[in-house]
Amino acid sequence: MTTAVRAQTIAETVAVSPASTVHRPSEGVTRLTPTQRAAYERDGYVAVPGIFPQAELETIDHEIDRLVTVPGVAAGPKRQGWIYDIARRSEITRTFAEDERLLALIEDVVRPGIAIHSTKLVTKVPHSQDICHWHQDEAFYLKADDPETHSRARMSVWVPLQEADERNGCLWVVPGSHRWGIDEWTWQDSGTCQKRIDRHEYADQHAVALPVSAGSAVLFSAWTWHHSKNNQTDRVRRAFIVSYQEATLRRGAGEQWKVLCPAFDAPDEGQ
Ligand SMILES: O=C(O)CCC(=O)C(=O)O
Repeated sequence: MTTAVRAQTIAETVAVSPASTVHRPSEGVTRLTPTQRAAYERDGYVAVPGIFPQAELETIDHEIDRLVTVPGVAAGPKRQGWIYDIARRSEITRTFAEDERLLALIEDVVRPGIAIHSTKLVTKVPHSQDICHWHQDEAFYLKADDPETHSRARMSVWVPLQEADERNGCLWVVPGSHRWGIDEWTWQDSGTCQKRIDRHEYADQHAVALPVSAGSAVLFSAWTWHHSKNNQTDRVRRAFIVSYQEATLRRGAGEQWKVLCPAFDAPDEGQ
């Protein structure tokens, strides 16, 4: 797929002149609707179906099949099928993280400007017993003593490459939890997402499952409580996750910081 998105080097970054960022989004590239945006603000997440067609998902899936065989790319044995820093592993994965369709969806909530904080592939292999504990990404991303990591807008886009449902480990969230600050957490030795929120039982009682079709985009704030359960099925579940933040921060706790041009950053005609 070709995309009109032009990635910039850090040196170009935020100081780039407005004229040089103006470009037209491709046909079919859309922002959040007012209803979706209101849901994101209210609940801390929104699921948008139908962003990537099956053929493109297959291309990514095949690329991941290849990447996991490359020495040093796959994460360790406790993270079977995971790939950290996936967008920097190949041209196909980089293009995915910078895709204009994703940038268009987030540019009203990640501003001013969009940067990639980090990227990863999270896999649940068939019959994996691993659960991802209730957590907030911000507990991993924020360095409390470093103001340069303090984001107002940091969030993730979670794209399942296969249908994700309650049986193969879809996401679960607690609506509204993005407004509750950083909760107390306790490190867990088992499972993944190991900074487990101490109020995890409360989370279970108020959780909403997010079953979504392949190629959907689930947007959620870095403050939103979320987790996923084990995979009870014969089906693999892969999710390509890109965490974005406003481009005015020099960097977050991630080492993968990169500024992108938003899809719709053109001034209105006639102004
Ligand atoms: O994809 C999943 O199962 C959850 C992943 C997640 O929440 C994370 O890695 O922060």
